[in-house]
Amino acid sequence: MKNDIQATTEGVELTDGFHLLMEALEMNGITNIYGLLGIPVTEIGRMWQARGNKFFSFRNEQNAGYAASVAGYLTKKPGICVTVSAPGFLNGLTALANATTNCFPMILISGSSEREVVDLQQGDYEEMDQLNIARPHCKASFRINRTEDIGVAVVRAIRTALSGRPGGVYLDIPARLFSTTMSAEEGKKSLFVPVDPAPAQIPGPDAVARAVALIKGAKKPLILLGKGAAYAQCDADIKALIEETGIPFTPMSMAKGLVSDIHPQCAAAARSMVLQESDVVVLIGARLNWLLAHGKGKTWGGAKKFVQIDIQANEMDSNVPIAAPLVGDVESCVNALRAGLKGMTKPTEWMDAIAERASGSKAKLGTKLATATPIMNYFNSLGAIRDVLKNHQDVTLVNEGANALDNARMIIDQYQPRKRVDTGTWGVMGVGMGSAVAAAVETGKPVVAVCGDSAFGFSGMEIETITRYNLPVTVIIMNNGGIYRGDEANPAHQVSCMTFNPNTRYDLLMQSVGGEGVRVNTPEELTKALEASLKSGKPTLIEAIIDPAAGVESGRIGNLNIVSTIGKKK
Ligand code: FYN
Ligand code: ADP
Ligand code: MG
Repeated sequence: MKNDIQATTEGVELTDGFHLLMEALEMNGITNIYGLLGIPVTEIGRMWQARGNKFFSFRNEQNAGYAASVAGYLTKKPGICVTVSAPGFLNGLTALANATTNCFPMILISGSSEREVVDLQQGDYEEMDQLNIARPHCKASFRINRTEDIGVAVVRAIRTALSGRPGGVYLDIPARLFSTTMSAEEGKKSLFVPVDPAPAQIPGPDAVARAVALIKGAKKPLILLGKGAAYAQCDADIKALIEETGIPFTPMSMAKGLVSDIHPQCAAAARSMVLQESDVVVLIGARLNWLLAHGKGKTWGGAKKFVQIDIQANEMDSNVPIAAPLVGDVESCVNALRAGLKGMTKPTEWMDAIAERASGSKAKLGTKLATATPIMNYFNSLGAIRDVLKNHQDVTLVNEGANALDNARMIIDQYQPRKRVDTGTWGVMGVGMGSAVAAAVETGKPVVAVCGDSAFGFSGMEIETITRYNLPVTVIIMNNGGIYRGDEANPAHQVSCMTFNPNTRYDLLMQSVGGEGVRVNTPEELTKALEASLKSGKPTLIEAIIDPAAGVESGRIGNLNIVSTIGKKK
C-alpha cells in the first residue's frame, strides 16, 4: 500500500489517527468497508479508496451495517461499517445488534463528538454518549482516546468479534483523534496482527464419549444444522459426518445448501415428522430459540434427548435440558464425533420412512408449483424462480418478507453452502439490499434477492447503490400490494394500514436509477426476465405481480401474532 506519510515537524515524520486506523485495518486483511460518510468520517472513505481499497457507500447506515454483517458471515472476517456520529451511529446500531443476535462478526466504527462537551451535555453537534448506548447491543464497546492505542483497539475489536461466539463490536472514535498526530515511527510500531484470533475449541473427551454413546443408542437420530454450522466453513467434515453415520439431517433456513437440499438424507421435506418422531437430535450451530419452538411443545412430539454442538457454553440448557453438551468449535466437535461414531450402524429403516414422507410432500408441492392461476401466486412464481436457479447454483439467494420468505425457503432448493442469506434470528425486514450488496461484493458472483413488497420498502433506495457499483444483483419484488396481503379494504374515510398504493411501479423506480426494470405477470415472463438478468449480469429489478389475495397473515408464523377476540363476531 502507498505510504503517504505527511508533514514533518522538526525533522520528525508524523502520522495521524486517520492513517493509523487505515493501516491497522489493512494489516489485518480488511479490504472492503461499507458505510455512509459525513462529519467527521468523510476523509476515511476518500483515503481508503486512494490507498487502493474498496469503500461501498450506502444511502442509509442501517443497510451499510447489514452489508458489513453479511460480509462477516460469508468471509469469517469481521465486516466493517463506518458511520457518522449520533443519528448515523444509531442507524448503524440496529445492524450491529442484528449481527450480534445472529452471531455474525462485525465492527461498527463511528465518529463521535468531543468527550468534554458530550459529557457535560453542552449541546455539541450530533451529541450522544455512543459508547454506552452501544454496549448492551454488542459483544464489546470500545473507545479510542489516544492515537498510540489505535493498533491495539483494532486488534481487540477483531479478536472480540471473531473469537468464541462471533458477534458485533462497537469502536468509538472521537472526531479530534482522526487528525491528532504522533511520530510515524512510533505509530508504525504500535500496529500489529493478532495471533490466532478465533482459536479452535476442542471438546473434552468425556463430553465426546457421552454424545457418541447417546447417538449410537438412538433409533431415530436427527442432525439439525444451523447457520453457526454454515459459518464454521468445515463443509466437507459435516457432509462426511452425515454420510458416514447415515443420519438424516434438516437445515435451518441459512444452513440450507450446507449439505445440498437434494441430498438423499435431507429431511427438510419431512420436517414436522422428523422433529416429532426423532429420539436423539444433534444440534450443530443451531439454537433452540423461537425458530425451533424452544425445543418443546407439539412441534417436538414426545420425549427427546439433545446433543448440542456450540462454542458458547451457556447456550446449553438455555431452553430445555441438553443431555450431551459438546462445547467447542463445530469443526473440532464434528470430527471428534466422526472418530467416535466410526462403523456405527446406519438407521436405514428410519431414513427410508423419512424419504417416503419427503417424496410424498415433494410430489404434492410439485403439483402446486405447476398449477397456473389467473394472477400469479407464491407457488407458481417461486416455482419458476426455483427452476431457473437450479441452473445457477452459485447464485446467492437473499430472501426477506413474510409469505415471500416462508414460501421461498420451502420452495427454492440450495445446493452450496452459505448461498442463502435471509432475515435470520430476528426476522428483520430491510436486510435485503444490504445483504445483496455484500453477497455480490464478497462472493464476486451473482445475487438474486427475493423480497416481499413491504420488506423491500425498508431498504429500497439502495437499488441506487446497486446500480452505482454496477453489481450483478437481480431484485425480485413479490408485489401483492401490502403487508401479508394486498386486498384489505380501506376502512370508512381512512387508508388501510396493511396495504400500499396499488399504482406503485417498482420497475420504473429501478429504471430511474439506471438499472433494468421489468414487470412480469406470468411464471413464463418471470422465467424469461430472470434468465435474461442472470445472463446480462446487469443490476435488474423484476416486479412480479402477485395476487393481492395470495398471502397469509404473518406467513407461517401466524401463531405468534396476537389478536383481540373481544367484540369480534364469532
Ligand atoms: C420443506 N417442505 C417441503 C420441502 N421443503 N415440502 C416439499 N418439498 C420440499 N422441498 C415442507 C416441510 O416439510 C414443512 O411441512 C413445510 O414445507 C415448511 O417447511 P419449513 O419452512 O422448513 O419449516 P416451517 O415449519 O415453516 O418453519 C420453520 C422455521 C421457519 C420457524 C424455522 O419458519 C423460519 O425460519 N421462520 C422465520 C420466519 C420469519 O422470520 N419471518 C419474518 C417475519 S414476518 P411440514 O413438514 O408438513 O411441517 C413478519 O410477520
Ligand atoms: P440458526 O438460526 O440457523 O438455528 P443460530 O444463529 O440460532 O442458528 O445458532 C448459531 C449458533 O452457532 C450459535 O449458538 C453460535 O454460538 C454457534 N456458533 C457460531 N459459530 C460457531 C463455531 N465456529 N463453532 C461452534 N458454534 C458456533
Ligand atoms: Mg406483500
